[in-house]
Amino acid sequence: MKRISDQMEEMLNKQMTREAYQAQVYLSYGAWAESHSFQGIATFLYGHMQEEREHMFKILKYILDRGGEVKVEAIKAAPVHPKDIGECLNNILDHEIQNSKEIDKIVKLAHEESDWATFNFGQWFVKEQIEEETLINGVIDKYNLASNQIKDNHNLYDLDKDLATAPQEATTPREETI
Ligand code: OFO
Repeated sequence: MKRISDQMEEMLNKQMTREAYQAQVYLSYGAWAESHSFQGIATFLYGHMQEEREHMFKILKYILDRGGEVKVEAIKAAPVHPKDIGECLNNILDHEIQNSKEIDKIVKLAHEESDWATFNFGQWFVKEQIEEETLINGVIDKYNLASNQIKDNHNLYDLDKDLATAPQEATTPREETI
């Protein structure tokens, strides 16, 4: 039996495609970074591409679990290549913020419909988006430090090495301990 509304089903399907698009953004930017010999940054971006694909699949499974119909639709093309690492990272943050807003709309609809199952499901994504925005903000801070301090590319080289092994998750405030 279908346990989500038609409107929710449509929103979840659109979000599933949006997560696939997010993966394409990371894939495209990863390829761009690799083509500019930023192998560490590319590894970080490819790693995150995988995370976005997992998000897509998580939504697919949820739609099915709630008796809905999955509609796999066309993914729009990834954006044009950035001009440098700074633009790459800032664009990624913009994409993440936009995605957070879309998740908020799902949670808002779930609340309006008293669909507590989807409300609960949506909370996982709310937390995930906080983590992702924190993660990318942190990388941007490192980039700004690296690019402000030295005029040559030495610090960017260190940043690139650093990101090769950087975690794909950030700690959210509620998980912080002192
Ligand atoms: Fe799917 O987490 Fe980023 O967008």
